[in-house]
Amino acid sequence: MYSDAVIVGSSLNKSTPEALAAVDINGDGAVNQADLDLIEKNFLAQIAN
Ligand SMILES: [Ca+2]
Repeated sequence: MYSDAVIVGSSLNKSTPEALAAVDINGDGAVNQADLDLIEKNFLAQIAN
């Protein structure tokens, strides 16, 4: 998940097909803080278990 956060960071505010396929977690067609928040929640949930 660390790598996902890095990817979303480098893809932030991009809307290329590659960026969307990789890190548009909520599928709204944009890579932004909302996607980063979801990745962080997933990461925290994983390390909590
Ligand atoms: Ca999104």
